Amino acid sequence: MKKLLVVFLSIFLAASLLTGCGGSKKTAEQAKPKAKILRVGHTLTDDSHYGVGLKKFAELVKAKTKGAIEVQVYGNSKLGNERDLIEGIALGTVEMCLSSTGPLPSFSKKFMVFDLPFIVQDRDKFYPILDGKTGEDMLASLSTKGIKGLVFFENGFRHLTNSRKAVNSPADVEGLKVRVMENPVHLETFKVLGANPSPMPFGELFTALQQKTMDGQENPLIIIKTSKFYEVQKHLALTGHFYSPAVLMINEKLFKGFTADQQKAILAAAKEARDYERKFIMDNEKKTIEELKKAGMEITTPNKTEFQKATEAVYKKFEAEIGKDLIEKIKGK
Ligand code: EAX
Repeated sequence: MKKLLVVFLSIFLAASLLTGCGGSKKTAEQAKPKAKILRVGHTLTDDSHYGVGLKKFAELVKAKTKGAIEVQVYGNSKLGNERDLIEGIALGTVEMCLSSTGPLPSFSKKFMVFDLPFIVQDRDKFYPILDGKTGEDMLASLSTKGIKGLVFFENGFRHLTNSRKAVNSPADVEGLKVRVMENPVHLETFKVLGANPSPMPFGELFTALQQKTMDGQENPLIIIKTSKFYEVQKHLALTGHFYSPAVLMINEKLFKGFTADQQKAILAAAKEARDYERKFIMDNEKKTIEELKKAGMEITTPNKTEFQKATEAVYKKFEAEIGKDLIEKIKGK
């Protein structure tokens, strides 16, 4: 017993000596309060538009808060798939995420409006709607779930790829097993086209294509490139059938816990990073098509009007649930 006491006492003494020593030599750097860490999860690679945009966001937050807040970016579904991430933000187990709007209808139905085929065809006309009152109202609708939607980044126009055949018209899509996001409007669109769609998280997609449990998938060009889908998909049809925005989200309670200045800084950084990310996609678009060709993809440019006509029934099915007004607003009418 005595022995034990001696051991404890000497550990205690040594510890106080050590801390005492450190204390007297404390530099200004050590004395600084630790930065608050915001982990932001996403499903894509570091060199994707999400990875590049979030890196910029992290730099801007650091500069604007003078190092008081540190953003750490976790790509490649390391913190979970998009549905888990959004649930995590709502619960407060993850601080932030950047997710395509695809999985958001389970949290706020309004978001289904973006999923209607061909509802967005011109980015430049759409950005002011997304960044203005209509978009702000939609982001605010996430508040009931404890989520603060900061801004809309871009995921992009989605194009169809598959390993079986060239797609030139809607009839070519018939019978293809296509992975879709976990989204009711996307699922219905591919059913209407006569495909055999299945929802699946992004993190499982490459393997499903490689093992041919799925014939095809649809995603923006930059994802087809950075997630290396060209290795397992021969055909790319530039259908641009859906446009997906991506929402940068933060746990609302956490956000409100920051000082007013810090909240402003986070929001300003988010807006700047959004513009940077959108520009990055556009600057690289032509190059990306060339790179996919070089990588061996065969690219077709189907008539969009044919696809638009073939998927019109989807609007009728979801119109009542989404609301005609909102559909018209997103169309810019
Ligand atoms: O948000 O799941 C998808 O296809 C998305 O485009 C991707 O996760 C990026």
